[in-house]
Amino acid sequence: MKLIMSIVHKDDERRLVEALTGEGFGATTVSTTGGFLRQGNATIFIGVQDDRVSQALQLIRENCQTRTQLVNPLPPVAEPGELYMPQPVEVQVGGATVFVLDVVQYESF
Ligand code: 2BA
Repeated sequence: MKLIMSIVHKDDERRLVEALTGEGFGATTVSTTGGFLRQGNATIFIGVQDDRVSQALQLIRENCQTRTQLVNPLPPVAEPGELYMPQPVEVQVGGATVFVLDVVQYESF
């Protein structure tokens, strides 16, 4: 058994969970925050038998878009009176960041 941990954009969360549950996958979502952008995203945990991992990954691929977002870099340390004009930079986010972990034991009481 594997645990798929998938970090996705908030706007893709609902569609992905519906697609997963529609195909009989169990899924749990947690609201999370990206360390770089400090913006809300969603982490979806999917416990899955080994022979269904590729199907779950395909659903993630199909339901998560790549987006570009503008970020203001942190200002450099400035001397008093110095003016800092931030230049936003574009970063590409997603479709999804996915970790597939081995499950040592699974119980459901
Ligand atoms: P964030 O940490 O908010 O990162 C958002 C996007 O910013 C990243 O998209 C990447 O394109 C860019 N980025 C991140 N760190 C950067 C840096 N030091 N310099 C320049 N650009 C940087 P994704 O790679 O698609 O990641 C989307 C979200 O997935 C991340 O949001 C984070 O929540 C999670 N994530 C990505 N890699 C991870 C990892 N190795 N471990 C844990 N979570 C991760």
